[in-house]
Amino acid sequence: MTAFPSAPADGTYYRACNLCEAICGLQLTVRAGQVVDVRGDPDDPLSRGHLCPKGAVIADIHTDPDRLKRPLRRDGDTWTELGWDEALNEVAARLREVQARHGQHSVAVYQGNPSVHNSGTLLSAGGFVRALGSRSRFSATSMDQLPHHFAAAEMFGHPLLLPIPDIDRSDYFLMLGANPLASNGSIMTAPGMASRLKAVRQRGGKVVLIDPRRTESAAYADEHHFIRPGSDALLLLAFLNVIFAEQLDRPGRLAEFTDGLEELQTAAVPFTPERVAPVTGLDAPTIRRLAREFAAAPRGVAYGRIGLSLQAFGGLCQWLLNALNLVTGHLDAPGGAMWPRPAFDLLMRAKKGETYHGRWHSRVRGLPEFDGELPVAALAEEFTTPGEGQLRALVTIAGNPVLSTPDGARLDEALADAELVVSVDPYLNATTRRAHYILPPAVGLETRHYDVVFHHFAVRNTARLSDPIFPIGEDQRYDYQIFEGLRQRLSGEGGSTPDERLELGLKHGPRRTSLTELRASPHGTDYGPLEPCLPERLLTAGGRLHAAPAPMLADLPRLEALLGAEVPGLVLIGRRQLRSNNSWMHNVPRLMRGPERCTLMLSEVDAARLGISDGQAVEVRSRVGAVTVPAELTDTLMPGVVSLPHGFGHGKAGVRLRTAQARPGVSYNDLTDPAALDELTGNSAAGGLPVTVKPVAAVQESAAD
Ligand SMILES: Nc1nc2c(c(=O)[nH]1)N[C@H]1C(S)=C(S)[C@@H](COP(=O)(O)OP(=O)(O)OC[C@H]3O[C@@H](n4cnc5c(=O)[nH]c(N)nc54)[C@H](O)[C@@H]3O)O[C@H]1N2
Ligand SMILES: Nc1nc2c(c(=O)[nH]1)N[C@H]1C(S)=C(S)[C@@H](COP(=O)(O)OP(=O)(O)OC[C@H]3O[C@@H](n4cnc5c(=O)[nH]c(N)nc54)[C@H](O)[C@@H]3O)O[C@H]1N2
Ligand code: SF4
Ligand SMILES: [Mo]
Repeated sequence: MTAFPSAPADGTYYRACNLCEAICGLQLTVRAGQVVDVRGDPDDPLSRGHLCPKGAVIADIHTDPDRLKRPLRRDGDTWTELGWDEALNEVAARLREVQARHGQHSVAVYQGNPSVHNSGTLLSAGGFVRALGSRSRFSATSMDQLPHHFAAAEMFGHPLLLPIPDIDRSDYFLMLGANPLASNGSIMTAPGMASRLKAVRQRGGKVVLIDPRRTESAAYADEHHFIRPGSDALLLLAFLNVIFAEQLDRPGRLAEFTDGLEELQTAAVPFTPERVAPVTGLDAPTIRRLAREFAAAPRGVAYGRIGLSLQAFGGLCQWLLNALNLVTGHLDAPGGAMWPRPAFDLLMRAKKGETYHGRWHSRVRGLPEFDGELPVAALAEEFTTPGEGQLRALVTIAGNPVLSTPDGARLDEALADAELVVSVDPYLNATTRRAHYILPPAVGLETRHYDVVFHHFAVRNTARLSDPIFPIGEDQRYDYQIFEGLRQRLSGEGGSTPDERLELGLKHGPRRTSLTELRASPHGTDYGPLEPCLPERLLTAGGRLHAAPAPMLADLPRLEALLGAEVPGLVLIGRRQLRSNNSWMHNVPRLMRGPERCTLMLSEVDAARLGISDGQAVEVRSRVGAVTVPAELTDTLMPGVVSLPHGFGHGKAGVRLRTAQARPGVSYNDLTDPAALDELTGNSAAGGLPVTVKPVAAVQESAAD
């Protein structure tokens, strides 16, 4: 059945870009049913006209001939299109069959990143997952921001009470392990970071960046310092050490409702700048100076993102960042780290004193759950290790775990042997090629969207509703129809629609608004700057802020051991690129033009030592795998550190992505060791991975000996 949906009328349309956390307002011009122009919406109170190359080509996803619209079933190597009812009936029946044979928890669910960039998915996938009734839940969170949630739960009482830098009023921006000039900001919805960083300096403020690579963002900083990957927790403790030793601490009114300040001070005592300097790579006088400057700044904020989370001490890093802001008076204060108050408040009904950690454990390695999910580093082994409770089936939702999670190659093999794989995804890619059923939802410009999550991360309180521009064909479905269809078949129960849930949340939320009211402001609604909210918003059992949570203190000996540990010869870190979005926008021709981007960056010093020239093919090898990739020599990397972007590796058989297949690249996560974990939180330590690098010719020679 082919349907010809009516095209949108010619005219100008406004909506938020759903591709990254910056949620920029877009102004789209439609002529004859086609998007002919995309600009940043200058009247959006948050993004003020910002646009990046991805937003500019958002319509290319809509028109991508490789995008799937009808369900597919795979029998061996053959894909067959089928009708929605047939597909949903078969999927529900087969999920229940696997559960009947092997137990309820033998079906795993993996949710990927776009689940939070599509409010239809976000507000409906949970109903399906509950109906499935499996505890085997995984997501990209444990390959990403889990340490932020862990620290927030321990210190403030809820995983989502994440402090956000109030950058627009800050005069000292201390940034570690983030590259917003490429990523456009993360757990800091702040579109147009170049202008925002410039503004800090124009106000007479200072921007300091700490990163093993002198990144694109370094051009907007007053100072950039290299740091040895994975040693940030030591640096942060040394900052605290100096601040306490020199009595520069001034937590102010927060002291009245904060516990653990003395324990925090005691914990920092052993970590003097002199002691951590050789391991971090920053010298002691610089560490002292930065600590003093940060403490003295009237309005400063310390911010650290994925470089600090995707490492062995992610949980400690995120705790210590919050603690640093706290003791310097930079928490819950203008220009510091603050909490947004979004119109749809996910914490509205949150209970005080909940436990989020370690209520159950993974079967093979006994890794603890967090907030209902197990570490994704355990996903492959739960499939490949026989025994009671072994995983037999996987449902992926908006994710590409074969490319994005540890030891992706082994997961790929495991999925080839799985009894059932179901993917809710609009593309046939490295992961979904293993699916027995692909259920492709309508996406992007076809969907109604409200940023339920990202208004919680925004540097200003705003709200914006996006209505669909393009109608969908009769043979397409929205994600919520897919999840609702499965839920009804699994449980016999129906639920509310995402619109109904949004309406309810907006009505009872702090702004008492509605879909109609938001729709009346097509550029978005401005509720003003962030406001102090403590202690009222704390969700800890006693309503107090915990400066030195017990699990963090208990993890310090593991960190202390780093001071005496042997330094690996070469370690691998990741990088993001402006014209790319994790694994899934490599199929947009307009973004993939230009030089090869999946390269191994290495410093000229290391290249000379290893006899590697620019552009030469090199083999990168870790404990679990090896990839061959062109080398890119640079003076921007700290010697001893090499960098590879993640999200590539599209060259697998059966992948139907024309553009991505032309330049497949290799997958970082074929190297990522699932045993490398932040043991405190269960997050993957994909960064700081020990590797060896050799020119390929040398590899061939040694193979010939
Ligand atoms: N080595 C290394 N690994 C990493 C990272 C790293 O820095 N280094 N970063 C990690 C991080 S931060 C993240 S978030 C993850 C990302 O990991 P994943 O979320 O697993 O992967 P994505 O590449 O984001 O894949 C998104 C998938 O969603 C589909 N999709 C797009 N829009 C929609 C939609 O509206 N609905 C549905 N149902 N599907 C949709 C796309 O087709 C694609 O298959 O990767 C992690 N992996
Ligand atoms: N263009 C584009 N934008 C994106 C994405 C994308 O793939 N492409 N992905 C989106 C997603 S899912 C996320 S989570 C965000 C992430 O947003 P960011 O956190 O800003 O991501 P990155 O650009 O990877 O920056 C991480 C930085 O950490 C550094 N780093 C690595 N290891 C260490 C370390 O041990 N210590 C320190 N101090 N630094 C370290 C790296 O060199 C890198 O510069 O980006 C989002 N935005
Ligand atoms: S920065 Fe992010 S939200 Fe803004 S246009 Fe680019 S991809 Fe879209
Ligand atoms: Mo992410």
